Amino acid sequence: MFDKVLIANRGEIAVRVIRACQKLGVKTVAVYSDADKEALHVQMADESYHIGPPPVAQSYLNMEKIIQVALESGAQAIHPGYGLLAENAAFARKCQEKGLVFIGPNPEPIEAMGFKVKARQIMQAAGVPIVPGNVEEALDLEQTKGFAQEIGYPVMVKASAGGGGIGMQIARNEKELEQAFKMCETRAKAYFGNPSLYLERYIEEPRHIEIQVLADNTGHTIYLNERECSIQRRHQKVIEEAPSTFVDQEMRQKMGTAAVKAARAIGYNNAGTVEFLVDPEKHFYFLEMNTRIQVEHPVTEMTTGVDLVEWQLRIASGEPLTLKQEEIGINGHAIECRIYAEDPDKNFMPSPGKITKWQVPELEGFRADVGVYEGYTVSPYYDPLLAKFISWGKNRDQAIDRMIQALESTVVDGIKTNVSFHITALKSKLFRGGRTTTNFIDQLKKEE
Ligand code: MV4
Repeated sequence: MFDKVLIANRGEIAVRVIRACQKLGVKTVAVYSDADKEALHVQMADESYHIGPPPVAQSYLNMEKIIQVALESGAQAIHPGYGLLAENAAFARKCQEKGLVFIGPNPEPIEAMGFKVKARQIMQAAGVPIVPGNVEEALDLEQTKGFAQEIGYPVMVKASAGGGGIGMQIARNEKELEQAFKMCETRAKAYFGNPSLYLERYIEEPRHIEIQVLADNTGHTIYLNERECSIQRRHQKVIEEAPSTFVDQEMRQKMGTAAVKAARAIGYNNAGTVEFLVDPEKHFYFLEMNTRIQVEHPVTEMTTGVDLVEWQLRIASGEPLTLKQEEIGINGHAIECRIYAEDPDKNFMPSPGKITKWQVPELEGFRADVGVYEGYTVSPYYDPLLAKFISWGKNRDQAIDRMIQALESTVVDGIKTNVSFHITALKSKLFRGGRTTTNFIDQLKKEE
């Protein structure tokens, strides 16, 4: 195992990684911007180093500076968390060149998944189901029209270099396709520096269900079941759970096997997630692979008993993955609510400011992964995720009841949070009934 690890992140995930290091007796190095001098991850780490001004481009994304701090502090490895430098193949490669271990996959599998059309080609060749559409690069408008005729409307235009919902448009006929094509091309150029587009058949009322995988450096790969992540606002996940009410044992095994195939096809190592779109008839289609630890990883930890961040560290340090597929079961049910500093009365706008009261309960079957404390000032520079509440129950009803109890006994003053939204969502018939589709938030408004 490593002696010392640098955590190139902030907030709750930096705290989560520090805890995993502490459990393994690994010393920790935090980095921070001018806006994060008082941050929790800085207080918790054994050492901390200032790396620049608040904007991430000059601090948490400054690869050279972070590598310099790692080398000078004597850290042997860097954990990127999620976002920021996670899924950055260039950074993973720079670490390698400097003799540092990037705690995540090798640069090649990161690159293979970064370009969506390429990823679709690889998955198709590996026998992983993909959404019907094209796998060739850079269609022009005329080719796209012809292709839409072939696969049939409605279709979705997506950016080849994109992901996460940016620059995607539905087209229900040729006229809409012309507009969608132009709009997506402009956005793809602006956001990803690459105008290349591709086409998929539009899946109506899909669910977003993803499979967690773990792979060691020798290629031993397992799946750790699914997470249901369909409840999203503006392509941001809000509530996640495991297992999914929509997945039975047979489907779980099919999706899990497909996810392992996907990981093997790109020579994947470390923790990763294969995202699928699932249609109302339970057909599932590969969407993308996230080559990082994800925000919602705790619901998998709570239902499998596997510490995913600990395994990230173990695998990166060269240990074999000693878990076998047959050992991975499902114990009960877990739900995660993302607690954001945002104002439900103002269209969920970010609500930075000083937290004058932070009272989160300790309850049986309840875990809070927290990145803040009472007296801390939430900065406008970063993602407003304050904490994640994770409830566990022997069944789904108990997990819901425990989450409601935790949310109702939480008190946060000084800033607005979305706690009240979560209470409404979890108390709804829609959620209790397991009708957690991608239309959940719209349907919730109708139920009220
Ligand atoms: C789709 C789709 C329907 N058909 N692709 C949104 C995020 C990005 N990762 C993919 N997304 C979608 N892709 C096809 N061919 C619908 C969505 C989608 C969605 C997916 C999962 C969860 C929430 C969503 C909200 C809007 C659209």
